[in-house]
Amino acid sequence: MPSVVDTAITHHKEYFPQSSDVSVFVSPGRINIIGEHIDYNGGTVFPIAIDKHIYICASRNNDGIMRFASYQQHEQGEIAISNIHLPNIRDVAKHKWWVYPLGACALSDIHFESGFDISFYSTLPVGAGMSSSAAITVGTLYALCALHGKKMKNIDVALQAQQVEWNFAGVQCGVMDQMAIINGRKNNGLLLNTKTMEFQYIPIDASAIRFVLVNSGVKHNLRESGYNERRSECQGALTLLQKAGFAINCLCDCTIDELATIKDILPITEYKRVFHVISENHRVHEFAQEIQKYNLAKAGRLLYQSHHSLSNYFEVSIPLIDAMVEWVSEIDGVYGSRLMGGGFGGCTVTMIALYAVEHFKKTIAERFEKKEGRTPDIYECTIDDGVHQLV
Ligand code: GAF
Repeated sequence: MPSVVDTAITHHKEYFPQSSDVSVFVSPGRINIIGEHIDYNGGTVFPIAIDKHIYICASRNNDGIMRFASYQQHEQGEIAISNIHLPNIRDVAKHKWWVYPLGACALSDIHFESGFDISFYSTLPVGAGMSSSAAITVGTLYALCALHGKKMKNIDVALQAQQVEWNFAGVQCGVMDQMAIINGRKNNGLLLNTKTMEFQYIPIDASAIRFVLVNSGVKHNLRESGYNERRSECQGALTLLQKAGFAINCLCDCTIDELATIKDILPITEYKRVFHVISENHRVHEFAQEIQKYNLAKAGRLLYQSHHSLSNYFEVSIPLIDAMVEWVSEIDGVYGSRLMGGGFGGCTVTMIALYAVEHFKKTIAERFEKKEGRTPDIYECTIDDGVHQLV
């Protein structure tokens, strides 16, 4: 059986028959274990890079054109290098998948001396909340830098990829996904302070636990969901607190103890958002401590608490996902579970004892099918390295 890399190269050559010297890069998806909706509030988050990938094949062409093809998306795009800095470049691939690699080319300050044919082959599901858009953007930027011998710090790659989301896709996301994808390390979580951008690796014992995603099948699209609305609610709350005399630069500068005072200052919706943000930030630190002490039951309880807060205070869950979290809580070997990512659909992430994974998958699939009349996609994930070159 051909390897995934061979398959990716074969497809690349089908799209671009003239290509020779194909370089191959691999860019992982990410799971956020805990720390949701706080990466744009200066909070600390705990994501991992996972073993679901986008394989990026790239070869030079002599046509002065950047061409993009995706095996999964069945659509190709291209742009002449001479047009990459046109004022309307943001609209060229609007709402199309290749807005991400296009944005990566357009925002990079690489001087392109030739065109490139770039193809993408993915084992990472799109629209399930595993950050396929960040994987494609970070991966393209990384590949372009490597092919041009350009040294760029990981943090700058992450920030530039975030700008692609902001300016090309219209999503005012934080920087967690990009940082996890570029800095991910096998069998380690990334405890990332999004205010200082400092991080530390926290080992996670792969022989004891797995993270399993169950897809609700409800498509989440950050641009259309309430993501940007939540972000502006948080910004509004921050402004109100600053006006009330809080000497803070971001919501996560507030402590849990200050919540009582904050309650009297903010309107109810803003208070609920802030309650989630501050308590979630606190939970992330607790989780990192418990997981290091192998207190898996305690760590798992924090995941349930995170879900409760996302559902009731940040209000980004949906009834099906609430039900899924409840169903899995009754299954043997499950430590904790919650909605993962931006919300309004997508996956749950469940932390589970390794011995219990097969039973878990069978049980949740049966329960889901009985209720929903369809089979859920279930992804068992291991913790993998960040983006790197393979060939
Ligand atoms: C999405 C965003 F892209 C992240 O930056 C983060 O805010 C997440 O939603 C919610 O925690 O994945």
